[in-house]
Amino acid sequence: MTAPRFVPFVDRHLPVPDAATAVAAFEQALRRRRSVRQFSDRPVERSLLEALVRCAHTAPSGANKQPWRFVCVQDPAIKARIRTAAEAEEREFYGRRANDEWRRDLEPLGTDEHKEFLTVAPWLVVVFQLTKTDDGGQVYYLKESVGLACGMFLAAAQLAGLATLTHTPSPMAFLGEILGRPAHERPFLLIPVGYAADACEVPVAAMQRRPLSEVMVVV
Ligand code: IYR
Repeated sequence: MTAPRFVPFVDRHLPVPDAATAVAAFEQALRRRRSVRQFSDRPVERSLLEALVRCAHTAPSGANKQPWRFVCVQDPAIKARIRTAAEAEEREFYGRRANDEWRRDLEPLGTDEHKEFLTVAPWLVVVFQLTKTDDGGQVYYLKESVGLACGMFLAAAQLAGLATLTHTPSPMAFLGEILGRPAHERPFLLIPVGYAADACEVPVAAMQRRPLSEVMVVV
């Protein structure tokens, strides 16, 4: 056993003169985030993608295992393979797998099996959860950890003026195969990143948020 080492938490001295204003500005930015399905092919610099991944990589994780991998795809040939495979799964989903309630729930969003954004967006960020560390060690609270990292990624993209989509083709095993990922990496989320197309439209139904009184309970 090695004794835990500690250092002073210097950030506690950081003054936030107007916390409410700072948070309100952040909220306004987050409120403008939409799930975008029509992307422009306008390029996004690799360095900006790296900044987003660095933000995601600040997330807390079980025992600080950082059980995530962000595979950032820009190669058009790989994007095309991903699109072909995703559309095959989605055809199956919309044609057969989805039950009636699921279909009804998706209707207002206007989604279907066509996933043009997978070849148009300049980047497809495929997030993998590591079921083991790279040296075979255990990981903890895997979904929680990777979910938190993805949330931070989306928030960072929003602050950068970038459009994203949290896409979950299901099943997603094809992503590991196409990207040649090792067996201990399991696909978690596919996030197209870029700029919204000029003519991009977003569904009204996804704009509504339930009132705070329904989602926050103070006791
Ligand atoms: N994965 C499918 C279906 C889908 C499911 C949910 I839940 C959504 O919020 C949106 C879509 C697709 O991407 O079309």
